[in-house]
Amino acid sequence: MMNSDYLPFHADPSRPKFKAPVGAVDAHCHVFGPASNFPYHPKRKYTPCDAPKEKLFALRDYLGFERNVIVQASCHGTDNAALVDALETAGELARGVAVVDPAITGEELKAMDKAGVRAVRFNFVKRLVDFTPREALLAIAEKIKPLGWHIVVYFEAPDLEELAPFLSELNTTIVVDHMGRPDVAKGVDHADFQRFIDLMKNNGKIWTKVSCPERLTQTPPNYSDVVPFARMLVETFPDRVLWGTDWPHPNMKSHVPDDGKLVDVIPEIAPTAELQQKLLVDNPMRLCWS
Ligand code: 0GY
Repeated sequence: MMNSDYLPFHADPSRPKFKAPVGAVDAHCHVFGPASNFPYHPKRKYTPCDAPKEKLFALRDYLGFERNVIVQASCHGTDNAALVDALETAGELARGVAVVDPAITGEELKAMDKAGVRAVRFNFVKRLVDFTPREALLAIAEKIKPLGWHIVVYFEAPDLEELAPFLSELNTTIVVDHMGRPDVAKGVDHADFQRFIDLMKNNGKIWTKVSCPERLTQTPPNYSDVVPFARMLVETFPDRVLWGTDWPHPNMKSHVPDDGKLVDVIPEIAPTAELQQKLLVDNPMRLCWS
């Protein structure tokens, strides 16, 4: 049963005014269940509303996008069956980010690679997952090396200082979810966000998703307070940024985001056609399809 305070995704999003370039990729979204086919993990921290692949692919078309990068979410734990099923349906139109156990075998990884998985996700957000020892994560990083996969990391801004040495130790391409979750009330000049900018300046292997204004804003559903953060990243690192809807927006408390309105934030954070092309097409294609 879905948690009683869980907000389901928007039933009727607006059609965006912004027209995405041909081949645009929604590089952060999820599939949940349906629980009848793909049960949620016994150790999950929340039970979402089912958000099956058919709904995701219909939204992709409705928003004017062509492809998805589907990210395994914590409610499915290390059981990637719903993700793999969605990837097999989508074929060339989707790639995946899995969550795996350190005991995973090379054969299992190869099968996921064949289905379209191109990364693993390390989640450090305490409300979502139990702590995983660093040695276990390093073991996973070693196992995926032969496949050329990258690593997606999810953490909150105050945790970056402690995590930074570990991220360099991984010595591979890393994608940081949701801009490292800055506290937007502090402004772009605050030491926490500047630490994140410095991290990207000093390590050319670190990318980020300029996603999730709906989680970061203090003024929902107006996302203008988040725009300066995303725009600074897009303009400073135009070749290492990705964008995603974060559909179906698990664990939202303040409001249910309108996905069309989220798409309409794109021209504010990437104001030129050239930046939009990199953010929505060239960067995700280079990372996940080449
Ligand atoms: C997101 C954000 C969240 C959830 C997860 O794995 C997850 O369950 O990532 C969140 O609650 O902030 O990217 O979907």
